[in-house]
Amino acid sequence: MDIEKVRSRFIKHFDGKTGNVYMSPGRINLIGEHTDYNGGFVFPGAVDKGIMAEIRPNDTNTIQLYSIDLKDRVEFDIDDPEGPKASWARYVYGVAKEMKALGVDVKGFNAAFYGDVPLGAGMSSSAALESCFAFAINDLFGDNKVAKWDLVLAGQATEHKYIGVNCGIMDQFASVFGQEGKLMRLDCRSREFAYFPFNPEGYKLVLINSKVKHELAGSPYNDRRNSCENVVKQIAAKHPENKYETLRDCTWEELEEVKAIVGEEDYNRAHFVLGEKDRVLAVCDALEKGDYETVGKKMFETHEGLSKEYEVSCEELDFLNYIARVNGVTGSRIMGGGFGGCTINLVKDDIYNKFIADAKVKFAAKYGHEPEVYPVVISQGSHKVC
Ligand code: GAF
Repeated sequence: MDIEKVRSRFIKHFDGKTGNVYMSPGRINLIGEHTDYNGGFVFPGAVDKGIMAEIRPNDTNTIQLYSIDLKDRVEFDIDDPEGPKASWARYVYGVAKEMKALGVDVKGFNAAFYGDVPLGAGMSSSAALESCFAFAINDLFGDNKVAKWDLVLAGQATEHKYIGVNCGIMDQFASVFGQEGKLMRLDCRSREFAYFPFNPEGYKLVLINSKVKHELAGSPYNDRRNSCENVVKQIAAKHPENKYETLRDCTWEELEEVKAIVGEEDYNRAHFVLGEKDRVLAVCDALEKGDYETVGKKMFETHEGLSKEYEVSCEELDFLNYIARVNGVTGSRIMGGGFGGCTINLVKDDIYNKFIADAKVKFAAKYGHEPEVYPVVISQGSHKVC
């Protein structure tokens, strides 16, 4: 990312002084989609694209923000009960509130920021924004005393309370805890995690962005979560002797028992989640053995499930998945919440160029625009740049 881009705008739009610069990344996820809020496992890593912000306390109670990408300026009082209207500024407002609730004496500041993580591409640009400000506020006003996990939870609470997306913890976790060259297997229930060095010899990991925009707040993301919770509720009602918190606690047999009660749609959604929960663990085993064929096979299975059972795909993403399949790509699937955005593809080096060229030509011929291609660089999580 470009420090000069942030610095020049910060100086121009505020009082000419410089501040501290922070960066938080977006994320990829190898496998484990919609499992985080179901108490399951995910397998993300941070990428080399994200949000960069320059910030300086201003000795008032006013937060003054300048979005370089939107060329928009917003300011609000830190104790304003309503907060700003502009949705991009509400992320910062929510994070400031949550950091205050964690005991940090947050004061006013000036901030300019920009992002190079594509918006609405399923690479978690919003978690990058939240993590960047949570990390910076902790550094500037909290002596870095707030634990990393609390920064993750502050970002998630911002989504829930100030944006209206009832997301899990995967995106903020990856943005805060990411390490260069390593994926992370996270147990979203216990919050235990392990770093996995990821450097598949002879393969490349690449994102292909359909440029179909998803908007989680306006999308049926929360509706998917409600379906999962409904299935858990029905299973719990049938088995009062057991404790069920999330779909993680439910078995295939128990799901079959409530099929008629919950209806086809909720059944299909829960069916996908139970399968996905197993796939993440299978992929971890396969990775430990260097068995990339199995990793890829599971990725294709996830795509099928996300498309047909969870119903979070779209025509364009199914087409990109099809192109990957016919080109002999090892694994390909929708990445992130769905409803648009990217596919993530595990591709053998020797077919990489042909696959990318074919995807561009065929996609453009069908949809009138070329998809964007981002080779994945697994990078460091949130940090202070200078
Ligand atoms: C979005 C959410 F923010 C995550 O918490 C996760 O549920 C993901 O969709 C799907 O795996 O990115």
